Amino acid sequence: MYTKALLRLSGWLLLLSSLYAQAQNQVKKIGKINTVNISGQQIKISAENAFAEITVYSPSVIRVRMDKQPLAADFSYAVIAKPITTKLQTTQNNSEINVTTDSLHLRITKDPFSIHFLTPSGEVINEDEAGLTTSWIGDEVTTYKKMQDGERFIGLGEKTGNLDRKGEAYTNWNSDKFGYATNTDPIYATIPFYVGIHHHINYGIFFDNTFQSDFNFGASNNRFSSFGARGGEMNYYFIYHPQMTDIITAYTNLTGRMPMPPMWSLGYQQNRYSYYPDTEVMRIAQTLREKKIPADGITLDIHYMDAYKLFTWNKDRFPNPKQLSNQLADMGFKLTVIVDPGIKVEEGYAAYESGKNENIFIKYNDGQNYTGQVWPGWCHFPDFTSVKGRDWWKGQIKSYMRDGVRGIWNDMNEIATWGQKMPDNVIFDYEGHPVTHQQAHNIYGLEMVRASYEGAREELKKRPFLLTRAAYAGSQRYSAIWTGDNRAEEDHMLLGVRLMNSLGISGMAFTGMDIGGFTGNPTVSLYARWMQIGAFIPYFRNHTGVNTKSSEPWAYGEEVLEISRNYINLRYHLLPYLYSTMYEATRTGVPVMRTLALNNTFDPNVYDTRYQNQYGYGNAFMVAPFESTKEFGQIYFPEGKWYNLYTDTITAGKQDVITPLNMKTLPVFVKESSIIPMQSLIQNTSEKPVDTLFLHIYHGDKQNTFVYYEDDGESFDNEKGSFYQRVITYNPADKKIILEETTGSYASKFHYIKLLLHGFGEQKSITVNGSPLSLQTNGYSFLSPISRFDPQGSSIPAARCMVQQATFANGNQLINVGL
Ligand code: NBV
Repeated sequence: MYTKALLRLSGWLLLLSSLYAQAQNQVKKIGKINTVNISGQQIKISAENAFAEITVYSPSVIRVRMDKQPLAADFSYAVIAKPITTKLQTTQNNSEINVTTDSLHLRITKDPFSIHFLTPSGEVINEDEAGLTTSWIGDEVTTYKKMQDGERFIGLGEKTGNLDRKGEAYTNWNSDKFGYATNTDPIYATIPFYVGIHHHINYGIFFDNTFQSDFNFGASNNRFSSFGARGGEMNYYFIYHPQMTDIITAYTNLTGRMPMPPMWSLGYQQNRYSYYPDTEVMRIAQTLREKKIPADGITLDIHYMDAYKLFTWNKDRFPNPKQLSNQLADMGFKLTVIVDPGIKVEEGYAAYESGKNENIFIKYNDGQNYTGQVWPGWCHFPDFTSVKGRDWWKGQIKSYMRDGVRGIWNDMNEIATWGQKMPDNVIFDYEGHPVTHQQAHNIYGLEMVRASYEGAREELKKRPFLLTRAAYAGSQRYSAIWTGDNRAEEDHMLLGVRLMNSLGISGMAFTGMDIGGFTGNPTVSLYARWMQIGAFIPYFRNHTGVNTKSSEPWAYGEEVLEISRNYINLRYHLLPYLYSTMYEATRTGVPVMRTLALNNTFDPNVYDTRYQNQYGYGNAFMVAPFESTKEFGQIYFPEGKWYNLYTDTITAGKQDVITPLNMKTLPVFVKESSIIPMQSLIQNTSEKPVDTLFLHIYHGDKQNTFVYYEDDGESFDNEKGSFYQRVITYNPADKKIILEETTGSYASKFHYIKLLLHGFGEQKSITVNGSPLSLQTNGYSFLSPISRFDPQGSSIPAARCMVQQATFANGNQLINVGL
């Protein structure tokens, strides 16, 4: 009888498990809507197979949540914004719910439950694929959107491949990919935000789900684009604006923006894996100064540690870190150190002992600390998803600050455990609501840089510099990102540009790549080209791997030294422009590196693979990077008029031009009507430039405005109003330049502004702040890439409180505007 019962039980179990297996294998559709509950800006829905909540976040942002079970408490590591009160109209009948805001129209059909986003005039922006809508396979949830005719997709953060992602599929699972190929996916970061473009309409979708997620933009199908995840809710934010820049502003309103970085982090950074001992670090610093290569940062890679044990110094190599950082500081260098999350399991090692005692490591589900292998050997890993874990880490990070370190470089935070997959039954606190590795993996890097940033900031009381390899949406609030272990190959240099352009439209404005390539050795010409491009990216750091040849600017011969110096010099001249552009990113989220798709969204040429690497560096410059092996480059000039940076020759837009290339010059163009503030040459950012700001203005037909921004470059006083901001407008129709009154309480380091007018040869006069000036000759010729910039521009004395005009011997227009 006992055996019979057992047999019956095992029969039931078998049946149950086969039913479960079947359910796992079936596609469960969301079905039709049963009940609707509308309350203010929120609609709660119960459907045949799921529950949903739709929230109007703002006139142009709609949030959609769906789950098979009643929705859990709302929580996000990425989103920091709450819905704002929005004027709307909601109506409902038997078959539809309609919501209208000033910016868009949301139509929800009831059978099946399907979502349609329309413009106020009724054009489809984006809609669920009628037959597929949203469904589950086991715990995996996916939303399918109808593929619109000619639809393109850009963004999704740090993703390899082309600018236009149509026809491709991608996975988000932060992964350590040493020497990745130009089509490897995934790599280090997860930013599940993309922009769709069709019929002169563009929109953004941010899928806020931290599980492994998959995006399909018409890969192996011609019916839909989709996004889904291996677990958790369907939870996405739909954003509509006519201009892509506004979509990015809305996205970064949700996930946050970068704070103003320390000025020194925008200077040139010298790096390798690894500079040691301290005397070698000093030799590098001294050589940079001797060779008059401006630089602001030196970075220490893992060899500064004792046997790779975090929060230790190798006493033979670095007997006195504080003294070293002081010596470097005296020479105008700031020190950045690398940190990895793995804490070596070793009795007596202080960080291990204190981490163990404070119980801050991630654990298996039976409570035992998880142990994985990295540099130091077997390690435990702090739980950055708990307040306790972050507080412990902050305390440790502070010790670096006391040693004079100013930058924290967060590496291996995917988590990387020698390229192995970490077990899924490791548990993370997740702010007191424990979850498995499956849910926490993709945000580990984000929470690590949060803890590093907060620790460094608390101790320094000044802006620290943070760099991370792994990221999730929102990491921009704490850290810059670099694109990991690239290869010293031509196509990798160009891939790096695309990765950064894509990160830019995905909210990460402060980006870098290993200039010169991490694995392998670049050719002489590749090194030179990479250094030139480096001068036109936000984070300019030269880095190379452990067994490669030296990669300092002097390691590739005299000619390359000269080229590198010229472009680093140009970088320093342009710091006022870059700093103001960074400021713009802190206010609007609009990045420094701008794929041409950002401002020329509906021009099909910008997606052409021949031109897809071209990008804007801020609003004024267009950079056209090419492999260093090419003798000619085909450049596409979008709408407008473009000046050659070096010769001022003008090319009309909406055409492509085949241009001869040479090793000395990176093709860079300036958009008509641009306003570019520059300064005299300095060797590092703690040095004062001469007290004249050089304001280059390029003649054009379009009105343009530039917001010039300055602050002390290091403190948080800017948050309390200590900044200097001036709106500068060039109005060609009225032939006016207007330098508005400044705002903010900070006194500029410049006492004079000189206007340098380009291309004004035909124009007879201009009015500057109401004073008419007559102009006489041809435009000004900009920097020559192989000559040095003359900081004074001419011998004309800068006069206070007056406007002067002068003509250069070579015909340049130069006007001194006293302040
Ligand atoms: O710390 C050493 C390297 C570092 O130089 C590199 O930039 C990181 O991406 N790090 C990876 C560890 C592994 C190198 C094989």
